[in-house]
Amino acid sequence: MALRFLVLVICVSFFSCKKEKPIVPTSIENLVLIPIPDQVVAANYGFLFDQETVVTSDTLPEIKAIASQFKKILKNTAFPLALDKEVDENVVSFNIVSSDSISSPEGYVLEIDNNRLSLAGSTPIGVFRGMQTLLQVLPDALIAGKQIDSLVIPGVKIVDAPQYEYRGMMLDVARHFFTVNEVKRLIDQMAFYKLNKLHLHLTDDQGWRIEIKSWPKLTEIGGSSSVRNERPGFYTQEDYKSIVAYAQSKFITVIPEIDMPGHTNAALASYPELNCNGKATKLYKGMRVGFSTLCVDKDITYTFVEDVIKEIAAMTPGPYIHLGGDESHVTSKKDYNIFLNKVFSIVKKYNKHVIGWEEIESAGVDSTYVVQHWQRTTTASRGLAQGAKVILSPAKRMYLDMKYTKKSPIGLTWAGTVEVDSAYIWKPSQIFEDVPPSQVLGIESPLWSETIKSTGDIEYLSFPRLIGHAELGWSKPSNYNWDSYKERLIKHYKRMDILEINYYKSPILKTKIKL
Ligand code: TNX
Repeated sequence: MALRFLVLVICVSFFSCKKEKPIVPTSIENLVLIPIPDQVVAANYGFLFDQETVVTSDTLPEIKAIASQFKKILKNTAFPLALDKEVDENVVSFNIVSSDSISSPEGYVLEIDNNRLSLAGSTPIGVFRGMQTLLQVLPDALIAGKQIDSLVIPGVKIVDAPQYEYRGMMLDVARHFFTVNEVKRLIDQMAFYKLNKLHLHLTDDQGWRIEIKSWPKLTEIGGSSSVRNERPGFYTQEDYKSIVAYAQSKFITVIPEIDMPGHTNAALASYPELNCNGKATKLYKGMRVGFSTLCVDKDITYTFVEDVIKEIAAMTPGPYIHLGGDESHVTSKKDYNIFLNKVFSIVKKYNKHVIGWEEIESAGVDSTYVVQHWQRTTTASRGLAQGAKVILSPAKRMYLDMKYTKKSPIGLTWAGTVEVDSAYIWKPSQIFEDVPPSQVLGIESPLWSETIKSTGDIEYLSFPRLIGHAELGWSKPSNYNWDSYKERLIKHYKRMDILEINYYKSPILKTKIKL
């Protein structure tokens, strides 16, 4: 009798129950996470993929898209990964939870243990940001598209949220033009490091890069020049919209900059009537700045600015338009302030907020304005004193166009050289110490393009400094740590190699760590 009972028990468990999943102890020692998450706690056992592993997802289309992206990454594995079953064991799940449990819209919780791999946010943005962490947790071989038969993901619980709401990069497409695909490639790379704002410097003395239908010569003429005439060009409105939409799909907001009243030679060369003397200027292919200005006294100037802002605002889902306002050295202070006040009203009329380089504070700003600090803390401080918010781009730390060392093949040096360590070892909160944290929107790494003309050049100057800035923008200041960052960065070289990023290998990062 006892024997028959035992056989029955064995049969039942053999046929109707799933096989017990082996329990695999793992360690998080080799995890390379940049930006460093807020909390990372090891779990005892890792998640083992097998034939029965199932992927489930919230029904929101954005979350489903993330679940399918994950399935795609695992396409070279031996695991079938059925989608959308209601199960809670041996499952990879992508979920939306209430904002009571994850309060930051960009925050997420990633939990990996023996039973499940689960990623949750209170918004699709949070889940998307968490997905970037999950990508870093996945083995390099998988990202490299290698065939994989056995896959164990280390057990860990990560609870994370950003420090600053504004984490940006600026690309100057005016000095040298970059194509839609080149910009999209940069957007992909920004997304990996949880950056969320792409500021495009669309116009300058050397070129006008965005089609304005009511003023077609801006691009016909003004789009035909560039520094040394090496890379002219412009975006049609369709091109531009496709960049904006692509960025949006990665929860990145595009911030368009139309620089004025200075840095306007390309416009002044396209339309004689914008000049005080009624004569068009010559197209410009040099690098010197500060010699041009729109004619502040003419009505046509404001018709022009309004037409431009109207068309730009119509293509801008985000709340901001950047008016530049820097280095208007040939506009008198009085004219500069009169001009900007008129333009501020135009921007408001189209329901957008103004961002400008720190100089715009002289025109009078308030809490609805954002000044972008780049050179003089005293100037930006005057904006802050008026209640404006600030974006930090201190040139000595954040200008990606500064050379790493005097020997760097490309880049400028007017703000000094910026090695990988000096790009990282500083605290954004210390630049304006007496200002309430709520006035500091965040940080942005500008890449001016006087000396760069290819994707390879963009990447060489941006990587890895941009990744360090991404950590300063996302991570808690208590987690900033050069030694930890340096070690992670060296290990992260492999990932950048797989992603074919043309990064600068700094000699200061040479250590004994074996890759
Ligand atoms: C200063 S930063 C500029 C740009 C140049 C850059 C070169 C700023 C607001 N203006 O016009 O391209 O230096 O580093």
